[in-house]
Amino acid sequence: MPNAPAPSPVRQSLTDLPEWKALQSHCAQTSHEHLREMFKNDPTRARSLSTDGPGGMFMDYSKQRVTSQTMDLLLSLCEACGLRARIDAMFRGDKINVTEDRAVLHVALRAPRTSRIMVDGIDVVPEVHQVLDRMSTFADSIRSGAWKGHTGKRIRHVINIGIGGSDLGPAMAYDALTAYSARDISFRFVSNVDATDFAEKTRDCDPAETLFIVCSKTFTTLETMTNASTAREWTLKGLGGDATAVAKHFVAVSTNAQKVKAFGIDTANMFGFWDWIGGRYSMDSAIGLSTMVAVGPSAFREMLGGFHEMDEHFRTTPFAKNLPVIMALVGLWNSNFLGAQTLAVLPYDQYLDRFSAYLQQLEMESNGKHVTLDGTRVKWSTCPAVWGQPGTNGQHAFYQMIHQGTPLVPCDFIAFCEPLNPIGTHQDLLIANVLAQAEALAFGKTLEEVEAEGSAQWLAPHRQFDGNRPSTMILAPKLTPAMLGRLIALYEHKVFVQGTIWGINSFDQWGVELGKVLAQRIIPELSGSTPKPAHDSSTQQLIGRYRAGRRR
Ligand code: G6Q
Repeated sequence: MPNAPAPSPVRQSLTDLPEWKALQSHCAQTSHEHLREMFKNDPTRARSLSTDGPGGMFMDYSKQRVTSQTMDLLLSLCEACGLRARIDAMFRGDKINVTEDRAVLHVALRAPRTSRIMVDGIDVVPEVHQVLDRMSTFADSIRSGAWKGHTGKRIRHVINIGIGGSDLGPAMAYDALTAYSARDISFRFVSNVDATDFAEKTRDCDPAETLFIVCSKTFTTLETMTNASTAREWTLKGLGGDATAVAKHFVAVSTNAQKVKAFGIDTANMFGFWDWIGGRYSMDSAIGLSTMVAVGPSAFREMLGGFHEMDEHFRTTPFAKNLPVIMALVGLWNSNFLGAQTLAVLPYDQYLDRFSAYLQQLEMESNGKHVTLDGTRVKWSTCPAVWGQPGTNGQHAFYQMIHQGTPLVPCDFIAFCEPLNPIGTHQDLLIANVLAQAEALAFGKTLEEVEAEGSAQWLAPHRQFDGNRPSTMILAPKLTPAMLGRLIALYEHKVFVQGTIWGINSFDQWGVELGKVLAQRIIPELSGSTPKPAHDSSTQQLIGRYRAGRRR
């Protein structure tokens, strides 16, 4: 358990800051304004409320319910919250994760070989590149077929076993970069402790051709260790029980060499990382080994290059033109001043199928907090619920609520100009849809317009759209490995900026602990052999029902 952190310079409570109060009165004066008027009154609006970022990434936030004045006030707020100093502290390797007494250095994972980043007096950049080099050699040997399984066959299936930060990033990145992946190897991801996950993912695999990458920072996580043991049994059963087979069919990614060894994986087959990388910020560390095997070392390094470009953009660009900062401020405006409680992330690219699931962890585990860094309870709302689906599927499902429902649902739309599968007119249809959705949300359709179309008066209210529903459009040239890196770093830094303003620790996750501890207590109580459990009457009743269902 870390010692209590040295008290940080006392910061006035967020809502007492004059900059916050200025935003409140600005909101009271302007929040009735409709995007229709805002666009009519300012012909330069689209230009002034949009920004270019690295790699041709373009962000248009003119359909957010902000004006240049709103942005100026928000920028003053982030200055007042010490954003500049926090960014410098993170990039310098200060232990800003105070509740775990750790530096927060995912930016070091994509730093070029020539940079120097110190943690506890040690330059971590050479270690990062050493691991990347080992990963590259390994990935090449799997991709070329030089690495042979126990019976001499080449590897045809790579199965990542991990959960949370050791699963969501690699699973998302594999989907996102499928177009760049080796097509003669299948990639699968087993995370759930529900045996169905393992059974279904291995159903058509030959153990002689299957490699498991066991990803776990701690190498103690219940789900991962259970799945890894099952995988070992499955492999040994399929290969005649010879324990030496493990060396050819299992590699580990972890910070815990001792546990890896105890599990039976040779530490020669282990790829390390460090405690200054949080699980949800680790997909570009060795946790991304499956991604590297899938797309190859050079595409993986291109992805790291994209991350680094966004890191540099974030570190050096004035806040008024800084993509992560703008995105964070707009989100904060929506949540803390306009009262939005959710954020829909809607990528118009099928390869980003799992992007919102990945962001759910990045945003909600980072900023779903109820106390500030000094332990006082926040008096403002923190992270909104993040959700989404790739377009156009969502349009035929939940968009109804975004257009005409009662909650305010701000949206991030993500689209790319160049398709990865240029077939017929698909891409034009896809892009026409994303542009139309943002337009419809912003401007809606008035009752007069509906009636002018000849709609019966009784039907008109059903067909009317209020509009004034905020969205941001991120438009980029093409989904490449580098663009994926830029996109993820954009959200990582956005989360950091919001966490800084809310005054919370975005890098711990104590909220996941209690359920884990209680599960450990319940596990033995589910089998009939233990004494009667003592819980609340509901939990006790459910345990009883379960035992009866299993005839225990
Ligand atoms: C992420 C969290 C969490 C973690 C998983 C898996 O930031 O720390 O999601 O990644 O609990 O942990 P292990 O990698 O230690 O198995």
